[in-house]
Formats: sequence, structure tokens, C-alpha cells
Amino acid sequence: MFESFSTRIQGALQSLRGEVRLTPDHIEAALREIRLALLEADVNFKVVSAFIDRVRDRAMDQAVLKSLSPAQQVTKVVRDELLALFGDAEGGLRKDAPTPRVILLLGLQGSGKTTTSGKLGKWLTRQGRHPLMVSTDVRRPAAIEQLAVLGTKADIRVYSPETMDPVARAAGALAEAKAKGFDTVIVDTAGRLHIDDDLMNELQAIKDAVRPTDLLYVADAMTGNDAIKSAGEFNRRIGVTGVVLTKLDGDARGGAALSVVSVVGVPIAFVGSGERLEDLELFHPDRIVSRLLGMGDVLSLIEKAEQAIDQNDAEELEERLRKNQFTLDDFRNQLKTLKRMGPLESVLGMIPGLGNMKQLAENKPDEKQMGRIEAIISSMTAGERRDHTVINGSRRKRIAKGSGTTVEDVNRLLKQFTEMRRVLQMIGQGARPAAAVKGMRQPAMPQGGFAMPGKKRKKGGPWGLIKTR
Ligand SMILES: Nc1nc2c(ncn2[C@@H]2O[C@H](COP(=O)(O)OP(=O)(O)O)[C@@H](O)[C@H]2O)c(=O)[nH]1
Ligand SMILES: [Mg+2]
Repeated sequence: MFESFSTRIQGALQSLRGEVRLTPDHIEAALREIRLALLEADVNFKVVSAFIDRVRDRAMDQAVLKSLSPAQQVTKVVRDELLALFGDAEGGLRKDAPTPRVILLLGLQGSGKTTTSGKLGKWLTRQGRHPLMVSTDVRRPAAIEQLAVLGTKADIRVYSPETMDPVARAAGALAEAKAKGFDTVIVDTAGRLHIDDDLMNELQAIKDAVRPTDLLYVADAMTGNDAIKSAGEFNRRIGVTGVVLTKLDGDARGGAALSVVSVVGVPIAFVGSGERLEDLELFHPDRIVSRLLGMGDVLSLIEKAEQAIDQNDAEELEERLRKNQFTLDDFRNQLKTLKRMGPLESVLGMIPGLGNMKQLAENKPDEKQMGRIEAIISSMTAGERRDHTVINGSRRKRIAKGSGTTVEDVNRLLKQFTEMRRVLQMIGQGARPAAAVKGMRQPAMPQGGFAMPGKKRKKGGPWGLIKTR
């Protein structure tokens, strides 16, 4: 699911990343794409408008536009606002409930109530609970049989009285649970193709008889906005505490997930992603959003980076980049920040326009290589670190000796550094990053290490340029 939406929204955000300085025009262009992506994914148009307005408000903020990594900041705004669409809900069942807890599953016919009953039973069993299931779908004998089969498969007791009165069946199951020590009762109900009063009255009577803690509305994600409309109606007439979104494995456009909370006002509790009993997951808004943005790890890295880099440091660094005063000291400081941020991130990715974070994550220098780079820079004098051009042959020898490396290693590091500086200078002077790195063999640093233009890349990966022993 969500695939085309993901691709589009990622494309929009990606386009921002190519810009050194974001202008309101860039943001408007990206917002247009995101709006289309949302509408195409079948997200309710009111939700889309409100969403776009909120993102615009926050993204146009001067602090964002002027930050060291505007595109990433905008990505973060989009992420935050997508998360907000899902509310604060953690997913799952309500926190407190009497024992036995009663869970009522509601929804239109074919939405997946019976299947979800079985899945939920299985899920509860994994939580160490002892559920009892009952079907109240008396109009279709096959429905009662369907639940019985699921119960056998999942090894969950199904209460099957003689009576064909839905309310009596539900009430009987609750009494049975109390008597036999089941701690949860799952009540599967009948559905209709459309909402009708008969059904609503029946559900209300069941609700009154067994007083469920959780009233889960089961919505077929494939039916998109229709499912949401009737969710609203069920909520108004019976009361719904959570939504189970089923069939997310299909080619549902997924927009339903994004609008259900805003439109119906109840959180998503679970998502179903297949026909098997195992295919039920607790709903995690952050995971869905990460999947949408296609950058699960990367986004949390942005936060880590924000914590690791002092905003003032960042501004100072940016200023020096502009004036082409980026020194080996800065280079080393970046490495230290890199270390502080943990394994996946590189602060180089936060330098405007160079941030292909995915590549960085995949091509980070390992601990040994970083240690070596640090050792070399530490063996330089303060003067050498400020102005690398004074580092002549004899100084290189001394540095190599002091850092336990070879002159070759020192040469490589200096080459990488000067190349990086050259690119940064061009960017600082307003060149588009793509153009600035064009001369380089590899599309972006440090994907290609700081490889020299026109030269063959050395073996051992991008950071393997600094040999480890
Ligand atoms: N692919 C897929 N199919 C599902 C899912 N949940 C339910 N189904 C299928 O949807 C159909 C209707 O499900 P059912 O539980 O009988 O719906 P009910 O009428 O609401 O009880 C069945 O064929 C199920 O196998 C799901 O998450 N993914
Ligand atoms: Mg059913």
C-alpha cells in the first residue's frame, strides 16, 4: 500500500534537498506535489487542506528556511504533521478494563470483522491472555461456522450456544467467561452492506448487555473514504473506541489511514495486513509515517543530529563555509560530532545540499577509519590545522610518524580535505551542489569518499581511502 504516495511525497522532499537555500517558491512547489499525493491516495480533501496549511505555516518559518539543513527541517515538519494526523494514540486496546474485558467488533459486511476476531484472539494469546470468542452474526450460519473454524485454527475457545438471539449469545459468552476464568471476550457481530436501523438497534442492545470496553470499528482500507464515512456513522450511533484498518496488504491507496483519525475522531488501534491469523499488528503511527516517507531510520537521525550539533556551532560552521574558511579543525570537529551522533549519521550530510543521508548511512566510515583520520589531524600543529597549505613533505613525514600512519595516508587525507573544501567553496559561492560535485567521479560526497576529480576511486569503499590496519 501507500507506494505511489510514498514515491511522490519522497520525490517532493527530495527535490528540496537539491537546493542550497530554500525559498518560499521551492516550498510551494513541494507542497503542491504533496497535496496531489495525498488527494491521489484518497485522503479526505478537508484533511488535506488543513494538513497543507499547517505544513506551510511551519515550513515557511524563517528559522527553517535559514537553517543549516532546510530540506531536512521541512521533511521533519511533514513528518510531524503526518504524525499529528494520527493523534496521540499508541494503538492497541484501552488501558483499563474490568475482567473479563469485552471487545466488540463492528463494521460493514466483508470488512474483516470475523477474520479480525480470530487474529485478535491470537494476538491476545500472545500477550498471555485467555480470550473467549463468540459470534452474534446469526443471519448467516456460515459466519458462525467461520469463527468456529478460526477458533480451532488459533486454538481459541469459541462459545457456541444453541440460541440464535444475538444479545443472548453475547451475554452468555460473558457469563461463560466469568464462570470459566477467561479474561477477555471477543464479540464478532453481523455486518450489512449499508448501515441500517435494524443493525444499529441490534448492536446497541448487545452493547448494553455486555458493556464492552473496546468497540473496534473494522474498516476495509480498500474502500477508502466510504469506510471512513460509515465509521463516523457507527461512532455517532454506537460509539467507537478504536479503528482496525484491514487489508493494508492489498493495493489500497492507504489514504483512509491518514484521514480516519481526523474525520472520525477515534484512534487506529490495529492494522490487518493479510488473511493469516498472524497478520495483525498494533498500530504504530511513527512506523506508518516512516514508511510513507521512506526514511525510517533517517528521520530519527535528524533528531539525533539536532541534539548533537549545537545550533550556534552550526551557524558558525556555516559562516566559515561561506567564507571558505573551513579548516582541518572543522573537519575534525565534524568527525567528533559524527561520533557523538552514533553509528549512522554524518554531519557532512547536513551541509546544505550534500545531504543524501541514505547514502551516508550506508557509507559511513567505520570506527577504525575515523580513529585514523582523527589521529592524523591530531598530530598536526594548530597552525597546520588552520592552514593546510603549509603542510609540506617533511611535515607530512612528521605527522605520519606522530599518528602511527604512513605518509601515503596523510597525503590521501589532505587530498580528500582539499577536494571537499573546493566543493564547499563552490557551494558557498552559490553553485548548485550537483554542479559543484559534477567534476567528481562519484555523484556525491562522501559516497565517493573525497575522491579527486577524474581519478579512479580506490578500492575499499569510500572511506577506505584511509587505510586501516
Ligand atoms: N488480504 C486481506 N484480506 C483480509 C484481511 N482481513 C480480512 N480479509 C479477507 O476479507 C474477507 C472478508 O473477511 P471477514 O472477516 O469474513 O469479514 P466480515 O464480513 O467483516 O466478518 C475474507 O475473505 C478475509 O479473508 C486482511 O487484512 N488482508
Ligand atoms: Mg463476519
